[in-house]
Order: sequence, then C-alpha cells, then structure tokens
Amino acid sequence: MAIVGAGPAGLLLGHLLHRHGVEAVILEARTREYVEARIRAGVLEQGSTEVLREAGVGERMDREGLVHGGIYLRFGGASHHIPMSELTHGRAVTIYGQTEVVKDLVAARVAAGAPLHFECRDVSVHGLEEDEPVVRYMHHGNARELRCRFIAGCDGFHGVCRTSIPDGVLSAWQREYPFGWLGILADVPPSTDELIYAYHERGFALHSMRSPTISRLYVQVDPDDDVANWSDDRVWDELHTRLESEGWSLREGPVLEKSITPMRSFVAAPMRYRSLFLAGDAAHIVPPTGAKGLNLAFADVTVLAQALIAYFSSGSDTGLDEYSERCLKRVWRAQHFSWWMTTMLHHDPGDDAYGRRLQRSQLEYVCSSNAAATSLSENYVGLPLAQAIEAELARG
Ligand code: FAS
Ligand code: PHB
Repeated sequence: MAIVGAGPAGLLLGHLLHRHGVEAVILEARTREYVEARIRAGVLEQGSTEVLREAGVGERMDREGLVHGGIYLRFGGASHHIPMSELTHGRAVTIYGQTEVVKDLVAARVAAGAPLHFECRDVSVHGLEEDEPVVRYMHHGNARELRCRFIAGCDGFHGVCRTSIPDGVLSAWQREYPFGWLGILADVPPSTDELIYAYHERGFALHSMRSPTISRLYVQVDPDDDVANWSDDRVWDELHTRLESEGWSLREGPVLEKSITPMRSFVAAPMRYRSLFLAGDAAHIVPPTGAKGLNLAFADVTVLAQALIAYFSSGSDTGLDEYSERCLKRVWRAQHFSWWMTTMLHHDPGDDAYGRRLQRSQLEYVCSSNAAATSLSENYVGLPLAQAIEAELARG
C-alpha cells in the first residue's frame, strides 16, 4: 500500500493496517514539525475516541482529553444548554486537539519502525487502472518510485490524488459560504466548562478549548478579510460582544496563534477509482461548525482499513467494492448537519428579515424541543461507526 499524506486520515490508516500486518508506506510533503504543529480540529466524536483507544493510541487522549456531555447555544443574550449525553444514552465528545492526535499517531508509527517519509516533493501517481500502480516522488534530492497494489489518497483538499483521476469519472457537489472563521489560540483558562456556539447579529462566535489552560475561540469574519486587520484587542472586543450572556464573563489572555479559515462544503464521488481510494478531506470538506471534518476522515479510514485487511488476508474485495458507498452515506449525513449548524448560527449578509426570523425560530426550537435537541445531539456526538476493526475481525 502507498498512502499519500500524513494527516489524521493517512496516519490512522497506516496504523490500523500495520496492526494487521498490512505494510504501507506513508509519503508526506511537509516536515514532521510542520505536520505536528498545524492547528485544526479539536472535537472527537465518541466513535473516533473508540477507534483510537482500540487501536492502542488512546492513552494520552484519555489522560489529557476533556470529555463533554453537552454544548451551549447562545443567542439574544441568553444561554441554553443542550444535554447531549442525556439525549443520546450517554454518548459524549472529547476535546483533544488534532495536533495531539497527529503527534500520537506519528510517535506510534516511528516506535513501530513503520515507513513514514516526510518532505516528499513532487509526489505523483500513475497507472491507476493497473494492478500495480506507481507513486513517484523526490526525497532528499533523489527520485523515488513506489510500486504497490493500492494507493490511498489521504492528501487533503489541495492534494494530487483526487486531481489525478481522469476527467469525467468524478462528480462533485459544493457550496461556498459568504463568511469565514478567524480563530485564535489563547493562553488563558477557558471561561466555560463546555463549548459555546453563539449566534449574534454581528456574526457567529465559538468558545472552544484545548486544555484547562488553553482556550480556542472563533469569530465569523468576511471570507476575504485579512488577519492583519484584526488586532488582539479587536478580536477580544468582538468575542465579548458576541458571547455576552447574563452573569457570565470572558477571560482574556495572550494570543498564541491567529488565522482565518474559509468555509465551504464539498463532496467528490465516487471515493474510489480503480486502484486509488480517496479518504478524508481529499474527498470531502465540511464547514467546521459541526466539528465533523476530522471525524469523517477517521470514519473513512476505519472502513477502508477493514476492507483492505479483508482483501490482503482472504482475497475478498467486497469491502473494497462497497467502500465508496458505505462512506458516502455518513459523508452526506455530516454534510447536511454541518450545513444546518452553519446556516442556523451564522449571520448571512445576503439574508433578508424573513430569513432571520426563520433562523431565530430554528434556534428557539432546538433549545425548547427534546426531539430537535436530540437530533442535534446524535449528529454532534456522532452516529455509531461501523464498529472498530478489531471487533469485526475478531468475529472473523
Ligand atoms: P489533512 O489536510 O489534515 O492532511 C493531508 C496531508 O497530506 C497533509 O499533511 C498535507 O501536507 C499532505 N499532502 C498534501 N498534498 C500532498 C502531496 N502532494 N504529497 C504528499 N503529501 C501531501 N475541523 C474541525 O472539526 N474543526 C476545526 O476547527 C477545523 N479547522 C480546520 C482548519 C483548517 C485550516 C483546515 C484546512 C481544516 C480544518 N478542519 C477543522 C478540518 C480538518 O480537521 C480536516 O477535516 C482534517 O485535517 C482532515 O484530515 P485529512 O483528510 O488527513 O487531511
Ligand atoms: C475547535 O475546538 O477547534 C472546534 C470546536 C468545535 C467546532 C469547530 C472547531 O465546531
């Protein structure tokens, strides 16, 4: 197996395959330091934590991660708690930075002595229609060629694998949003015990965290805005205003990182072309409002690993043939949930007064109806994953 990309998808796939004796080579364009420092997601669904734990890379997550059984929705200056665990028979999310998950997976791979090459330049894939496709790349100035049975494209939205599929094979669906997120990492204890999602006429805001001492906060901004226009004081002022609620106050602290992320929804299908399988952001993107990006990547590679292990151990290609369809079911559910959270909680400059009243009614309904809150909760904590590979294989 060749795996292009050492993000969460590529690293978890490599780890699951290695545990079942399927050797793979992971090729990553960036340095180890860059990959381990990149700040992205922070919420792990119940299913993701179970897969990491059962795969033997959950120890630090269980020690340092923060288990949350609910979230707050805030609008009109009032705060509403959504008791997700109560509404989902005890399921919960874990706050544990994507950065930390990536560090744990890289450490496990290095400790296992399994192949993981950083700083691979000019990666290209060839012979996808053949039973022995080839990946070519430059490594420390040397031209390299990797022959394999399958290639896993885990190289993200801007990678080379999806774009190497011949025209006419893929269908794509997308939606661009007229706003982005400015995110900060701040060296200050969180001012809340669980995440706060706030709708405000000045725009969305989110109070998340990384640990008992590090906060992660986001404000809705114009997608073309420049981070240079946002002084730390201006960011904190907006956060105070948008997160405002009776009897609650936001603590400020030194800003460690600040960046703007565009918001889009994207799906490419099928997620397989002959000997190439796409997983994670290489095949689909969701706006981060539903905290689904990282979890979808894990869901894809859990299904793909199962199928590849069955193929290499018993020659069965049923799982490989069903891979795309199985994943797309979950992908479209997460696409809808992420679009729904995004349109419910953001201020769309193009919307009209009627649209804003509908938005308000949606917010009030979610906070007053158990049925609506349960729907949000089960999507947020994550629908059960095709249970971890170990259980599946143990049953044989
Ligand atoms: P990734 O993009 O993480 O990894 C792909 C890897 O492939 C990268 O290491 C890249 O360097 C490598 N690569 C790319 N091209 C290559 C090539 N040609 N050759 C070799 N390697 C190549 N989700 C949330 O839930 N919450 C968030 O707050 C959040 N914030 C985000 C912010 C940003 C800027 C982005 C882009 C995403 C964010 N996401 C967030 C979503 C995020 O978590 C992704 O869903 C997750 O990283 C997907 O993991 P992968 O599919 O492994 O892709
Ligand atoms: C984060 O902690 O980075 C985070 C949390 C929830 C989201 C998006 C991002 O919906």
